[in-house]
Amino acid sequence: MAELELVVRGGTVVTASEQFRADVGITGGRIAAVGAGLEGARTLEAGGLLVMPGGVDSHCHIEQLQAGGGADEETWESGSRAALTGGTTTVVTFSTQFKGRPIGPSLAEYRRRAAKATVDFAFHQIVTDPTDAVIAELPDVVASGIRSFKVFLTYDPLRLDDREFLRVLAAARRLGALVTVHCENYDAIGWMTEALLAAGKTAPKYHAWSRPIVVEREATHRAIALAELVDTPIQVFHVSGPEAADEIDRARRRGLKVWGETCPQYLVLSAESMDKPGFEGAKFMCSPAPRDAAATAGLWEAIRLGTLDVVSSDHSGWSYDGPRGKRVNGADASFRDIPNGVPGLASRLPLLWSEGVAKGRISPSDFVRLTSTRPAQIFGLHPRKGSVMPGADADLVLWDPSRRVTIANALMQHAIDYTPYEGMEVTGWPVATVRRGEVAMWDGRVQAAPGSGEYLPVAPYDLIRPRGVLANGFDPSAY
Ligand code: DUC
Ligand code: ZN
Ligand code: ZN
Repeated sequence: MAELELVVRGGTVVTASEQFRADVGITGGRIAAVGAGLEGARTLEAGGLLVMPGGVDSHCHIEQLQAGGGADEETWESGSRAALTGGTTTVVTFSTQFKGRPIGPSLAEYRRRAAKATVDFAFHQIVTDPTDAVIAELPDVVASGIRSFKVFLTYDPLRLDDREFLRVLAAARRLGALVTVHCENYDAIGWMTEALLAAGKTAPKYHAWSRPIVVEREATHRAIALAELVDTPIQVFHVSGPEAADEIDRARRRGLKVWGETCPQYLVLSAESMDKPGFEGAKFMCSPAPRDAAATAGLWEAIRLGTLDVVSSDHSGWSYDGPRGKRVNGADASFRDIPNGVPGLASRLPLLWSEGVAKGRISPSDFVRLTSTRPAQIFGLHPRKGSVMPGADADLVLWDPSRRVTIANALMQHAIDYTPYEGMEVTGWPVATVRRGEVAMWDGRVQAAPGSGEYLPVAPYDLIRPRGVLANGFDPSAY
């Protein structure tokens, strides 16, 4: 074998199925060998550390374009830095289509901005307006390497009604794409919000009252039923409690291709987090809303059973005080007028390790599966991403499983001016992040060259092939 360029020596490799002592040899940005006694031109000592595949964050919002112009406050530069800080080497972010407008120019602009990335990246395509013209653009979108569409069942002006959702599901079936879904009932939330505001209940904590889990459970059930009708695989985004997870579990028992994702905010925060004096609760507002201890316990059970097999960040690029941040409509805005979302690119892995592995709820291999291997598989990036094996990209996180760190916003290295986890002590922390063979982060110092991230076009893959089960054998997506 030609001399290895870099050897990560003396660590314990953790994959989604096993854990063993081995060196990892790297050449040309790829893993060339995994075994004992490897020698190379350079060595990275990993004694006492775990060597895991770099994190794959399959749901995060970075420099996402906004309908009124401009973009999220989190740029590709700062978002990449935060991801690498937290041990993540690949992100899947969102190209947007705006109502009344085509996909093409917006996607081109998004690609232009993403050229500054230092993490590798793929895109989901948001569809908000599935007119004939927009549907006609989707073959080109897919040909350009985007094989997942994102739809919202709530939020003005993004949400689709059921018939529009069916059109997107049908297009995905025809084109060999997956559909990811934000499941909450639009009308129920709107109606509850009006009633709460009329009752003078405007504080951030009423955000959770406006969208209790029943609205998520209903929309999850409906999304699954409509996906079954069309025979299109879907992933349900950000499941916040066991009632919604149960809908996914039932679907999977019936053999449907439905996957479920949750996020650290649903494992760590609760509706109570939003009940802080003044406006402080806005820092914890995201949708669906964090619930309570029983819901968190139910989510861990759903993770244990495999019903939820991805933990993404749903990192949202809005700060507290910034120009588009939580206070954009004033420091006394009602919950209806406060931007939703929490940052989490850098804290995703430490929070899941600390709450999951360190507390004995999941194993190190479960951690790898949830944060890297499974998202890479579901979104067609595996085995290039999400695995430590010869031929895969040399994307690694070197992990100290017992380092204790108190989370502070400065450690997150994002552009956002707060973290909802400020002051929380975690056990387990990334020491180094290797991206395609380059040490991109070492002990909190990010050193990847601007623009060194690569776009990951997704080719057809088997996992998302429709099952071929249709009511009466009639395929409505063909018409
Ligand atoms: N919910 C979303 O659906 N997206 C971003 C932020 C949030 O809270
Ligand atoms: Zn969402
Ligand atoms: Zn999101």
